[in-house]
Amino acid sequence: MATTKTDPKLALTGNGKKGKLYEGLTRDQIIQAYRLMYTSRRIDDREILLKRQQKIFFQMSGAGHEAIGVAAGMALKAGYDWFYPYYRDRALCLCLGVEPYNMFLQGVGAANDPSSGGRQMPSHWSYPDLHIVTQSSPTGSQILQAVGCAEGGRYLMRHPKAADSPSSDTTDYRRFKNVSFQNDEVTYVSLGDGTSSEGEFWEAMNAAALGKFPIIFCVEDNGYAISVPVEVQTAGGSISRLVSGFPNFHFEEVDGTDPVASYAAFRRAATYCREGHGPAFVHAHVIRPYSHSLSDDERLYRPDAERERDAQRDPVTRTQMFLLREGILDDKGINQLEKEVEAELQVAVDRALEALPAAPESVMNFIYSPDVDPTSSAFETQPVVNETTTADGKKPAAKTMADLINATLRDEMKRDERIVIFGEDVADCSREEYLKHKLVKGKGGVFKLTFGLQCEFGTDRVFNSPLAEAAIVGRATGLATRGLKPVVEIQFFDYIWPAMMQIRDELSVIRWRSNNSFSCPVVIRVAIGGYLTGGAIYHSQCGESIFTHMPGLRVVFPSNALDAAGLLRTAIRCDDPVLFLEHKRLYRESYGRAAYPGADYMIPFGKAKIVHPGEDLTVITYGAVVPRALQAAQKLEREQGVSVELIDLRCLNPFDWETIAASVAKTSRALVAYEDTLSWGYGAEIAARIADQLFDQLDAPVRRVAAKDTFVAYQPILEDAILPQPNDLYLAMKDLAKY
Ligand SMILES: Cc1ncc(C[n+]2csc(CCOP(=O)(O)OP(=O)(O)O)c2C)c(N)n1
Ligand SMILES: [Mg+2]
Repeated sequence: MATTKTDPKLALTGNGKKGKLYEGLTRDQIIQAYRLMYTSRRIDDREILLKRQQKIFFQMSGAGHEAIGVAAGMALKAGYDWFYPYYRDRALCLCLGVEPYNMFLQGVGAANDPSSGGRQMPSHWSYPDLHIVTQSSPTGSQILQAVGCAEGGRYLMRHPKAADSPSSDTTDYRRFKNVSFQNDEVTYVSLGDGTSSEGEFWEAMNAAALGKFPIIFCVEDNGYAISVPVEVQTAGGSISRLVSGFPNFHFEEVDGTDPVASYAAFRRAATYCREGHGPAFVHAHVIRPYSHSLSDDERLYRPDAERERDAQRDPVTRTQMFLLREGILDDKGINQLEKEVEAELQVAVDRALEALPAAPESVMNFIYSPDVDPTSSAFETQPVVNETTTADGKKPAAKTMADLINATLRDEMKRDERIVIFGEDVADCSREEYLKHKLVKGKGGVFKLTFGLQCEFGTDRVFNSPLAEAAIVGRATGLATRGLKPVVEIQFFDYIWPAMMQIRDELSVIRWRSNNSFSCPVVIRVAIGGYLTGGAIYHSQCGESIFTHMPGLRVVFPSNALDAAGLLRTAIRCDDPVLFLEHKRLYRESYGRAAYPGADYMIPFGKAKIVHPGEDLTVITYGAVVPRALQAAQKLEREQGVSVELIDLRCLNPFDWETIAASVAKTSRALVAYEDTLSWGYGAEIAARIADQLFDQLDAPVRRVAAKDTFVAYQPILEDAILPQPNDLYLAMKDLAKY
């Protein structure tokens, strides 16, 4: 697509006739645009004053970005289109309908701040009724989510029935999601010039181009990222030039200090998206008349002359001059308008300063869904095994963990049209014609866990993503924000790290930071773990404690087929984000196979299983260490008569403290065993809790068995030496029993 450049001189030229339109905007609309721009600037000035008076605690200005913001707001529709703005988008938010009072409430950290209830800094916008989605501080982490949001709207357009909710089911997240969509909706996402250096930006551009999603990327290029100028940030100094090769896009490059030209650019971009041609890219040249933030002094790296040059393009004064030149308002009219704004802001500030701060008792609210409790007994259902399935009268075949995960995904997809599955290689075959003509059988995941799902449910619902883990989780987060249920796969735990920003700073915290206004209950299935004989450093990692360390994220780690089925169903039906860890070594083990337990079998989160009851010693473990610990316990019992109580935690966050405490009260000895490296591992927390809360009941120190504090090596002899083996567990149990 061609780039359209608008000459600002042309856009801002008119003959002052009443009834004249400026790129479709009436004179009244231009007055309104000026009022919003002026309001935005004056809110910044007020906040700066309030910060200096220590009445608010942070300030981030939108100064210089007012014209492009108002233009975007006027070209798009609040509560209809979707918005992922960044911190400079104050004028956009005002234009969409955010009250100045609400902006000041965020500044003072008020309990009734509608965007976060005192949890987020000011200029971190979140207003669900206007479809302004909760924003965070990492530069660019909103972009992939915006792609997911646009993708979600498109999916709902093609699957309108998916928006329906079941009328009553306390174990179904859909009851608590208000899903809406418009066939020609557009998603807006903005970022600064510096942020276009983030990898996630490029992943998002690629995904949007591939899917032809209706999304407008707006780069607000003020020439600086804090103190780093654009020519150091962006090769060649122009982001427009760098992105110009992306197919399916409509491109605009515009003087973002000119509200009329910017409006025209946005109108063209929006029309392109609404008509379904694909995404659009608006590169807006703006200025930053104030320093980066109140903590920055730009005089340290920008000489006066450069700052004065910028000031010539100040969008507020430029628009004021335009109003005068066009005879739209005279001096008196402008004075009157500005006086009205000042009076309105004075009232808003006074009211906000009286607002009550958020209450300390509220800090634990909304980490998880207040509506669906996956630990409750509602999620405890019994397996329904059809004993008569085989013709020869034999018991139904025992299924592997891989079989039952596949079956659970299939059952849930049948039941819930909101489920979409994507990730690397998860589809049967991206080139559908090969499947149609039966030229190939299909892959369905490197471990075949999703085999057959694309064939059964279609490419809309099960598809391969580009090889980009942040994009997998970020897009899923955007989809889930729209009420859909992405069940995505990270091919190997070892490669989850590119998605870390999305998981830690977005997925796990969206509900909390928006004070329950938004949620994103994604399920991330991850193949984890070693004992593979040759898996080496990059196909053997554990590291679950890094994720259990994140409030807001449920972490599940089953050790057998039946638990995997029951827990995966709970993960899918619940209303929280879940990291579902599947041990590769257990996928097809003969240990822990089970008959298909039916399409409604669920296990509540946070309920451990006593794998082997005992009296003398408690062993707490999970995952692939369970069968190894069982082997060790049975040997110890046989050889030494020591009776071990073996607990499989199954779910790591939340975890079943009651079962641990009851067992240790009985045995007075505790050993925590896990596959990850020993130090700072998951078992460290369990051991600390036991030492702290069960001290009086212990007859021995709390011990741990885990991997050595190194990496998993390729050579099997080394792997054996590094990972905890049945014999290590046996010796530790024996030693502790004797203590
Ligand atoms: C991932 C990440 N890295 C660093 C920062 C610190 N930081 C905040 S804003 C900023 C510069 C952003 O520049 P740009 O994208 O051009 O936006 P502008 O502030 O100029 O509008 C930096 C480095 C951050 N918030 N997030
Ligand atoms: Mg910048």
